[in-house]
Amino acid sequence: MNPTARFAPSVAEVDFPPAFTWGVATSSYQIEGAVAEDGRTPSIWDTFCRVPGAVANGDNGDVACDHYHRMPEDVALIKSLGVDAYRFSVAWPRVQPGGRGPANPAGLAFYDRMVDELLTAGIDPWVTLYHWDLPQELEDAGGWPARDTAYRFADYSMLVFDKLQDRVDTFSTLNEPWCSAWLGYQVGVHAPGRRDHDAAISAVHHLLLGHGLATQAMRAAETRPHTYGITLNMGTADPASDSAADRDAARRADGMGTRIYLDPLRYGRYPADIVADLAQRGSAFPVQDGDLEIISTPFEVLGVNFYFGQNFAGTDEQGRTHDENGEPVVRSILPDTPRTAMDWPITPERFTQLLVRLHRDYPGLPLVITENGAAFADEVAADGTVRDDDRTEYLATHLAAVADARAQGADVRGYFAWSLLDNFEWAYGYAKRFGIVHVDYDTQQRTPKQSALWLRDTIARIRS
Ligand code: IFM
Repeated sequence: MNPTARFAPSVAEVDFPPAFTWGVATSSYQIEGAVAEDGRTPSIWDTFCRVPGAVANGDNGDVACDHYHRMPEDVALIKSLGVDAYRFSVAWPRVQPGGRGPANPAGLAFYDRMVDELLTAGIDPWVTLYHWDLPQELEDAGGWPARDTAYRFADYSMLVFDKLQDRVDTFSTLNEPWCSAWLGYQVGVHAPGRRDHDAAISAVHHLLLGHGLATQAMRAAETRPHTYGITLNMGTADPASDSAADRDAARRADGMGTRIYLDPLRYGRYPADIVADLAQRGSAFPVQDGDLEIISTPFEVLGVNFYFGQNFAGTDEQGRTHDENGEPVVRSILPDTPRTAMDWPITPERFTQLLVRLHRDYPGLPLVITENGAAFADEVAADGTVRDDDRTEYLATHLAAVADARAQGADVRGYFAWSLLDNFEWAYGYAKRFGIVHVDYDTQQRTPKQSALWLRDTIARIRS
């Protein structure tokens, strides 16, 4: 029996046109390892991993998937999946150690070789310039809450762009600025582990400013047309009930999670309701003259990373509407559905909802799913195979959700599975496996899971 047959019907007939881009995605710190080689200096994640208790099991990215040394083998693996494109990120401290000054030729050479290897294999390289590995020196100088970091990012982006623009068509500036700003500076569960609300609000603005500055600089220097973009992680924020408090909580969650990024990017303004909320607590985006024009520089594609949708309540378990600091309660209530190993609810219908909403509220912006996938506790069978039914089903139902959104008019042009490989899952270390390819961290052996074979067969079937 074909082990993938169970999952075939859900996406066999759906409408994904020939030009639809199929891909897999990774990021530098999560897979590369080689953190002290060829001139790379520490990033905030190298530092954060050394903080006792910050990362599960005391894990770090020192070796990770050893991709830095196994890149050609991994490119061959990508090719075997029959995808069109590979989304990877460039490690800033590899290319520009310390975050300032000239390029490090040895660091740039790695990405130069990878682009050549990918092109030779017929795979389109999609470059992300920043997937969270800020050089530690820049954090020491203030990090993203400091305005100068936006300018440093634009300078660094140009080092990469100058080297690769002749062969790379698609450059994305930032991956998930919400995580950089909110998890890194407000909640403190990501590097650099700070807990300072105003710092997080400043980080949001300077990340967006860095995106705009880099996009302008790259476009001004291009020798041929490119596709520029940014990737946001987004879910859905529905009220837990029709009460005024729950509706207001959902508004706040949506504002802080989605609209404070997309409104300035598309419309050159922060949402008035969130600006008013912030003012109530004496906080504000540190906007200077001209910033919003820079931030709203046109770009060609919005990367969408989707994992799950949420509901929000405006009261805590005791029915209180404000917390001990006097702030309104915004309490996530996860939909009552099966969960992944991250304890994230499985909500494919919310994926459709999100894509249709983006199409409605931000029209004229082509969308590409730059990440979608799930962690599950995989088991390697005695014969060495990994029969990950849960992940395969997750991919099948979420691809069907993309098809539904397309049928409703959403302009979704591509889908990248997260992730090519099991890898370093940030604060969860290596405990959570998102890969469609299993990695044995002792031997570094890669084994495509059933989900990888299913994706390969599905792409082939859709194209046949
Ligand atoms: O592994 C991460 C990735 O780095 C960013 N998006 C979410 C993934 C799963 O948590």
